[in-house]
Amino acid sequence: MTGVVRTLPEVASAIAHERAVVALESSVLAQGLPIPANREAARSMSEAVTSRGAVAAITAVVRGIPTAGLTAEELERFLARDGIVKASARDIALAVARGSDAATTVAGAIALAALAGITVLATGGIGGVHRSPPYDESADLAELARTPMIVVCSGAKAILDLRATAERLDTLGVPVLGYRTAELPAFYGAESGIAVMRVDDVATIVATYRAHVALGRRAALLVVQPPPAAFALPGSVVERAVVEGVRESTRAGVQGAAMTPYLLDYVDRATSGRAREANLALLEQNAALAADIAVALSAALNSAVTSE
Ligand code: PSU
Ligand code: MN
Repeated sequence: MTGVVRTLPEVASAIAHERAVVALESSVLAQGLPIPANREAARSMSEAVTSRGAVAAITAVVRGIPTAGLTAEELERFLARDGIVKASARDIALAVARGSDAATTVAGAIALAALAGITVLATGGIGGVHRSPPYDESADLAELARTPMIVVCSGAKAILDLRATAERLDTLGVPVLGYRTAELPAFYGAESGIAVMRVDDVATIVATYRAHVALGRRAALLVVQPPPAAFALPGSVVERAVVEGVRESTRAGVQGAAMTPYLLDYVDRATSGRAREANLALLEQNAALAADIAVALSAALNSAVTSE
């Protein structure tokens, strides 16, 4: 245990010695991706993290226990997607009270990771401001604004209003660093036309985060990178699918927590699975960058301790 969050021994030991740990969310596995793509994502992300010398910790509520690091058996239950509720940060307490299995969104995952003492998280895309009235806004944004953590992603999902989402991040004081890009990625593709601050190396990300924390900033630092070029989809293809999906969601009366999974599934089907391929590729790439950052951060912290 690390306080209220249960951790596996390997995760607990890494946290205690300030060794590299990368937290992963579980909503992308239990709600965002279908079977068997969700298994592929869990495997490729975990491998990308461990092969770079960091420890992977999938966050979730497991039969009522807030957790960072799932056992193989628990992971199987989440991959089966059966009876797993979706939990943003505010939903965790009810899942604890009820003893439920709950998969954490980015908001839920950073809440648990922060409690456990983990500072880096990788995901596909954060939630944000939706495109149609009532402009449903993901709790990811508010939680990012109050949780010191490095979050690596490919921006916000293209099913969202990216400009409105970028404006909210700006207002909330969440710094956004583009890793080798000066543009906020559009999740399935590289281009959004929205400017971000560009950095070209992991050392600058680590130095920025350490300065951010030293300055008493409480928000997350968002690090964004586009999907691997071989998997990126043209903006027009994604746009057509999203516009249709939003129209269909309104017709079907989809609302609240069901909205994001509905639209992701719609876009996957409308692009004959190419969106899902891009999603898998960027999840793996983000896990790899998060691991490199976690390793560099751990080295910086440990050398700071030795030189004191
Ligand atoms: N990105 C994906 N698939 C997903 C999600 C993001 O490619 O399933 C999930 C993340 O867990 C994110 C959540 O935090 O969707 C946002 O949901 P909502 O808009 O209901 O807050
Ligand atoms: Mn919502």
